[in-house]
Amino acid sequence: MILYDSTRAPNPRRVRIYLAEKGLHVPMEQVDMLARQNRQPDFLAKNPVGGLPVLELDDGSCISESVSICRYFEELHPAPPLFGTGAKGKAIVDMWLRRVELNLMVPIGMVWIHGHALTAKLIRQIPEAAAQNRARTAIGYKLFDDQLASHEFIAGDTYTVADAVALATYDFGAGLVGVPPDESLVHLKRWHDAVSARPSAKA
Ligand SMILES: N[C@@H](CCC(=O)N[C@@H](CS)C(=O)NCC(=O)O)C(=O)O
Repeated sequence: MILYDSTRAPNPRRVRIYLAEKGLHVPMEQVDMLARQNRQPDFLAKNPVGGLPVLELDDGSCISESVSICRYFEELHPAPPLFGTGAKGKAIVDMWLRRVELNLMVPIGMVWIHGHALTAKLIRQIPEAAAQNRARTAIGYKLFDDQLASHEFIAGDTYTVADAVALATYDFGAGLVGVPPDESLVHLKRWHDAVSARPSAKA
């Protein structure tokens, strides 16, 4: 088994944080995204959409999509449960995972693509799309601040994969992309300080 990884990118970091929380060790190989290694035919044979991370199993089959990779490990190693327990608990974690994806990662990704100097040579940027998605990102942060006002973690009172995904997303947005949350969002800051202090955050 091998996990194709890139230490520079947010989606592979989701999986590294998740694995650290589970105490799992998986052999990893770095893929150079700047050199477009993930867009070469041998990599596209593993993941036709070219994104990282990708988990290649010993039988040669490949799983891409960061959350799908985490789900694979969750099935093999159910404890501690990071995707919730019971019908309701699992649905709530999944709901928050989708909210992180749709309300935070999508707008941050759009600002990255349409508003960042590093992506300017890869795509014809639309400045209005960047501006619109800066505003959508701010709305997304507020959604999580409201949730965290009455819950310790993103999906409730225990740490779940939604926290791993949200942390990687937040750090990408606030860092490289340059769309940090407003300082008034104190519950989000409290959560960020807490999850960043966990050893898994270094993954
Ligand atoms: N939805 C996918 C996104 C994968 C993705 O877009 N990964 C980025 C790195 S964070 C990537 O490989 N970008 C370079 C490219 O697509 O060429 C996931 O969660 O794994």
